[in-house]
Amino acid sequence: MKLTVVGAGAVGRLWGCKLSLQHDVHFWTRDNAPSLTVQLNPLAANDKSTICHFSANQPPVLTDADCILVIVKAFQVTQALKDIRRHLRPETPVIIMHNGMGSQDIARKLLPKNPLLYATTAQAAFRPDEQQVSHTGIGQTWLGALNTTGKKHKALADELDYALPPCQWHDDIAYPLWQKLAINCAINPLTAIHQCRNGELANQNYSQQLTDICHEVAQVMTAEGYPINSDELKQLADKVIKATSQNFSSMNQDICQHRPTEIDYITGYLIVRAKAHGITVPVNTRLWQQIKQLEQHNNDQ
Ligand code: KPL
Repeated sequence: MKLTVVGAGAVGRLWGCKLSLQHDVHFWTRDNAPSLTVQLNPLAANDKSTICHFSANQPPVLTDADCILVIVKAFQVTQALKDIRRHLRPETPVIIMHNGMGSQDIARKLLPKNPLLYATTAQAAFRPDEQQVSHTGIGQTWLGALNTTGKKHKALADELDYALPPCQWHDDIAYPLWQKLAINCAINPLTAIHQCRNGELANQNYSQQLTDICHEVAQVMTAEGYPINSDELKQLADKVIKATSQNFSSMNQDICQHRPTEIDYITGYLIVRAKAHGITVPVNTRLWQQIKQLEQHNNDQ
């Protein structure tokens, strides 16, 4: 298959390298460079690193692609889709993968004809420098359709599964998206505010706050049609905290490196949906405000 990966962040590079073992992968990046070289450091420390060379930013290659994977931050989706849409054939499936929720409406509006799919992944990657990407954790990926034509591309889940397992198809992608959003609401703001690794949240000091966050998120998820109780959600968050204990969350890294965060698509999205259902979420609202203040502070410097 001919694939174009839009976005050259850590997760995009990881998928690009893994998919390139079976497919022709081309990158579409913001710097407009004609090529991209990535050194992939595998998960197992004694496995060898591999160097992957990609062509990049060639409009005819984008047009010719059998599938597009848009792997950018949530707030970059609009610009990324605006940049690529004039080069796309209307039948080319487009997979969008980012943390959080809330880009679906704009994706439908900007690409009204293309088969649209969303993916959510718990695969973890980190970029120690400009050229390298380190695979730092294995996790489940879910793929599902956003529109009717997207449903015809179920087989893409097998391709993703082959490249970077485990990946499965989900008939209602909003469910795994909500589950991931719930985990991100619990872990990301706290690790960014307290500048700590995910594992630090297993400390008793954070237990009550995590319980309160999960209680609010469970109410909103239930109102959205995905019933879950607070204890189940807290257990899920605790499991991810343990499994990713050595990682710095993406929001922690964004705040540390003075980059904008995905807070509006994670906690912000929760707050918007809570309001629509008349549910108050004071603990999450306070966390949203704190992250906004940190972003502002970083901007002012
Ligand atoms: O998705 C993540 C993130 O950092 O954004 C978690 C699951 C919290 C892992 O770090």
